[in-house]
This record gives sequence, structure tokens and C-alpha cells, in this order.
Amino acid sequence: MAAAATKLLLTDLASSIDRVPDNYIRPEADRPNLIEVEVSDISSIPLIDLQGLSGPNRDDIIKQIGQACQQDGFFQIKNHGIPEEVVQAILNVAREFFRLPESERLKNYSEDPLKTTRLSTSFNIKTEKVSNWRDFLRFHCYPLEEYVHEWPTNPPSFRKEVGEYCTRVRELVLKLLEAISESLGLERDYISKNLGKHGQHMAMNYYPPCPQPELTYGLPGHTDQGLITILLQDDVPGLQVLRDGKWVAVNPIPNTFIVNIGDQMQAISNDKYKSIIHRAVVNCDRERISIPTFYCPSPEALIGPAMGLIDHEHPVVYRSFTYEEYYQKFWNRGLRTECCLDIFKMPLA
Ligand SMILES: O=C(O)CCC(=O)C(=O)O
Repeated sequence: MAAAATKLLLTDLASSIDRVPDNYIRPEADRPNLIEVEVSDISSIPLIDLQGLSGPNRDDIIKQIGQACQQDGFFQIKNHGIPEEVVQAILNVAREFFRLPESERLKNYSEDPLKTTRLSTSFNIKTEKVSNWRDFLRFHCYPLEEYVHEWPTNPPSFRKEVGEYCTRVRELVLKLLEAISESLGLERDYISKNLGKHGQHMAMNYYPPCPQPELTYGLPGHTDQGLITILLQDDVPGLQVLRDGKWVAVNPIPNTFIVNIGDQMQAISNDKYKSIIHRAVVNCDRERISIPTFYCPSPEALIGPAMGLIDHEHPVVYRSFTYEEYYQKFWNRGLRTECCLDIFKMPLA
């Protein structure tokens, strides 16, 4: 325990211990129970081929996306158009970043969740009782020119490789948002037009090997606060999705991304599409890196159910709110399995 108090980042602590410090140990009823986890197959988390989305297969792909958003809240995509070199480059940069000397990494450290570029640990150490087995670099990346000057300059290729990756991911997201709009029966640009100036945040999650993975989480069950998340994971399993009350491991498939519906999309769709609880577990052998892109509204954007989705059978579920209001609540309450959206529910008539 003495070591825990002297290190700000888990990365610098994990390599020197052979037991999980007390502040990372979950109460018994809230542990990962790794033996009971199922492994995903195509029938549990759909894999959608985006080839032809702008051509002859569009209607069919949109149907698949709509079904996945409604039934699963999670899907995987292949033939997404982002070159393999761009993906490998960002994974390499992330790995290099977390291997930098502690003093170099700490230049980016902050415990303020509202800071737009920061390295931190766990989730929100100011509010949580038990820590998570994760360090993370989180940063805003759209509009790129407003944020790129805040990003780390070490590794030296960081800004170039990450800038390229996030520009490509944004192009992919815009195509997916059009497809999702259409799948809801809305105008193709409905969602995009309702996000204000748009926002894009990224995280690089670093989960060091853990001596007792059965006692703690990389990240406990939570939903994502944004609109959709595009998750890139390296080749080490760790992501699990809650499906019909059971945890399902979504193991990495090369050259794919995982897409999940976030809370804002659930609100816009008036609960038709679900923001699903997921978590990250850790293992004792290998470090793991995951890189989620959280695509989101800009802070002043007013979010609420689309009028076209409200009728007698589907009464309005949420009041309108600004994304700024949502974002502050999300960070302040800590990660929980109850979705932060519940706070914005309309009172029952
Ligand atoms: O590491 C993962 O696979 C999940 C990451 C995640 O859920 C998050 O960063 O919110």
C-alpha cells in the first residue's frame, strides 16, 4: 500500500507489485466473475460489412445497422475504409506514449475531468471510492485546429498520427450517422444537424497486467455518454458487453472496429436504440490498449427525442438538455451501471 500513495499513475505502480492494493479491490458482490463470461460469436454481436454503403448495398446495410442498434446497441464493422497503416500507427503511438518515462508522461497529468487534454488514472479519482486498473490519456479532437496544440509532443509523431486517425474516424462516423438517421426513418442529415458544431473526444486506455484480475476492473460496467463510440482495441481481449443479463466477451477481430450506441443517441431515438452497459476486464499476462472515439454534440447543442419518433404509442421519454449539462453530470456521478440518462426522464403522466 505504501507504493500506492507515492505514484500518481497506475503504470508506474503496477510493475512493482504482486498483489492488488486495497484501493483497487471491489467488494465481493461486485467482482468480474470471469468464469461466467460468454465469448461473442456472430449471432451475439453482429459484424456488419460496410462495403457498398454508398452504392448498391446501401438499403441492406442500413437495415442491418438499424437492427443492430435496436437489438444489440453494439456491432462490429469491417471494410470501414480506414487504412490498416493508419490504425497500426495510432496503436504504436499509444504504446510508445505509455512507455515513456514517468516524468515525461506526467507533463500531461490532470485530475480535472473538464480539461480538454489530460492524462489521468482510473475514472474520476476525486469522486470514486474504488479505483480502476487503468491509466488513460483523454483529449478533444474536433475541431482539430482548436485542440491539436494541447496534445502531447512526445512521441514526436503523436500529433501527426493521431490527427490523421481522428480525421479518418470522423469521416467514418459521419457516414454512420447518416445511415443511423435513415434507419430511424429520419432525414439523412437529421442527427448531424442536431449536434451543434459537433464534438469528438478520444481516449487511449492503458491497462497494465494485473496480478489479481478477479478482484478489480479496468473499467466497471457503464454506458457511454456520447452519441456513438468507435472502439479500436489491440489484440488482447478485455471488452465485455452486457447482453440478456450475461456478460459477453467481444474479442478482437483484426481490421474491425466496434461501434456502440451512446446515451445521446438513445435520447434522440426516444429509447428505440439502446446505450448498452459494457466493461473492461484485465488479465495477469499482457498489457492492453483500447482507443475509443466518442463522437458527441458540442456543449451548447440541445439534445432530445426527435419529433418524428414521438407519437401516441411512443410518448416522449426525455426532456431536452444541453450536452454540457449532461457531460458535467456524467463525470461528477462516477461510472455506474444506472444510465445517467435516467436523470433526464420525463415524469410519468
Ligand atoms: O477498453 C475497452 O474495451 C472499453 C473502453 C471503454 O468502455 C471506455 O473507455 O469507455
